[in-house]
Amino acid sequence: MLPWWKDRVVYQIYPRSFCDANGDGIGDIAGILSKLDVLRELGVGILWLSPMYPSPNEDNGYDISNYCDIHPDFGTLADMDALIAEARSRDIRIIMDLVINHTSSQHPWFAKSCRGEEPYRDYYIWRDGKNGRPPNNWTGFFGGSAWEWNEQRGQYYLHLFAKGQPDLNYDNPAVIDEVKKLMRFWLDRGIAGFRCDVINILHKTSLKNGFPLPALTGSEHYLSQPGTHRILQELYRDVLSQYDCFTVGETVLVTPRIANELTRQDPGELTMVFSFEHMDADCFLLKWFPRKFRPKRLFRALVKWQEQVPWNTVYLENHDQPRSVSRFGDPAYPSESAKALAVLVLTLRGTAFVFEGEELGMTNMPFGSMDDVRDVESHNVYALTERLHLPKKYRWNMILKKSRDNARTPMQWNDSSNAGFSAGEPWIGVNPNYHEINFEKEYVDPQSVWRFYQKLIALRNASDVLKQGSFRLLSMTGSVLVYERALEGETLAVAVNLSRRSRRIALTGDVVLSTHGRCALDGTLLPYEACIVRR
Ligand code: ISL
Ligand code: CA
Repeated sequence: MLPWWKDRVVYQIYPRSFCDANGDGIGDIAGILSKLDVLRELGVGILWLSPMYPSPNEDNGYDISNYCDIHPDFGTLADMDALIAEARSRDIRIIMDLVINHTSSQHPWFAKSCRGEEPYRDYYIWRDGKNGRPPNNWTGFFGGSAWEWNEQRGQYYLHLFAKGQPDLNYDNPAVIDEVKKLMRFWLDRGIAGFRCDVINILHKTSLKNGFPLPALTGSEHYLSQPGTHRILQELYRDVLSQYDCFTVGETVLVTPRIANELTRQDPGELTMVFSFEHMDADCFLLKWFPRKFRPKRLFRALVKWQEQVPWNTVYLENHDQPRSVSRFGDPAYPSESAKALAVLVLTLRGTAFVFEGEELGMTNMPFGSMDDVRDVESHNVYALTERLHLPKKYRWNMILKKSRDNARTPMQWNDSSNAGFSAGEPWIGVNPNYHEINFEKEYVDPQSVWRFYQKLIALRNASDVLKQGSFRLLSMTGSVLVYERALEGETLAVAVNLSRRSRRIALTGDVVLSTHGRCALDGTLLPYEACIVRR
């Protein structure tokens, strides 16, 4: 029997942008509750909720000021309990975001640490400066020095993300004890696991200068270090192994070898990880330098991870990534390309993750100016590239193509004002294409992207070969990928064409599901056609 987390499709909710029930412009728990039946109909069995904890929202909840409560914007702890119970009654489990590399600078621990109060003095990574400069040359994920001066303490603190996200000090056992407590707090309330934010950078082996790199200088001192493996093993042994739960690690800059180490069984660490190699198919250098999308780059990365990691996650979108149909699809074939990408996500081997709106074919946002952009990362990068004298047009193009806010515009529920997301003024603008792309319209259209996701998820839920079958590459050309999934004598082949041209393929058999509704393959795939064939 497959464990349930390998058996079910996961749906990621970005709560701020999902559904606003009380009209304050921010999505909330009551909004999620109102959509549980629709999610059940879609066929997903696990929800991953991005952070809903109290937070000053410098990084939309990834800066947590209290781990054991719910932000009033989203509701109350009682609302969260109700959500867990209501989801359960529909056979949907919930995992939460575990953000423990850093807290918010508004967390009471940090305030006390600034004052040097025990036992919080060494909860964070504090160092003296060097001749009035930061302690080392490290740079952070959002650009610029990873150190910030604190007047009160008279020292610098390390923050690998925004200034308001000081890194916790994992050399301090008291910090690990706090983490165990907060994990139990949520597991005891009935959640089914965690998506673990940047979990492979917890332990910093040394604070020496880093090898100068174009980005993330210093990272060789903290990426997937032995100290991090030890912490993950301890969390597994003392907490996770005592619950019926799973973890998915968000692991930055990992190779298949490292992913296999992080997910080994004995001693246990994580259940599965998110890798990012396939996210570089249209960019490089931590995404900020766009390059032309080539399907083969995407295929190659996906296949490499299929072949080298026994059980991985499969995804094309999350709250940090621009919309997949805008990156890997085609505006001339919006519905076809969204469906072809869906076939990839739901027929490769591994736990499939669908991000809110992906199942509608939602697209990137035509932002007008930086005033429309909310994300701290985008603002930091826009300012930094100005200091580096990059041309304005180039900088703006970077934001349009790569801003995380592309994924964070409100969910498009219907054709009414604000796409039915909120009766008030949404915290971030709604994509004007909601008249064409919205849930209610797609729900009644048998040919829609939503209906296709529903069919595909149903097929997967009912198919042992799609869930647990082996993966074998059959062929890979510039724009067509063909592979096979096999289990105990049953074989399905999948062919995906990510191009505007018809392509010939050597594949025959009865069509189980096709993006174009065809029943038999005749040796040709139409533009952006994908087919699942019984062999
Ligand atoms: O989003 C990225 C690039 O645009 C990544 O570098 C991202 O910052 C990295 O994957 C870590 O992401 C996670 O931790 C961040 C938070 O801002 C992201 O939303 C979260 O997914 C800090 O907590
Ligand atoms: Ca609200």
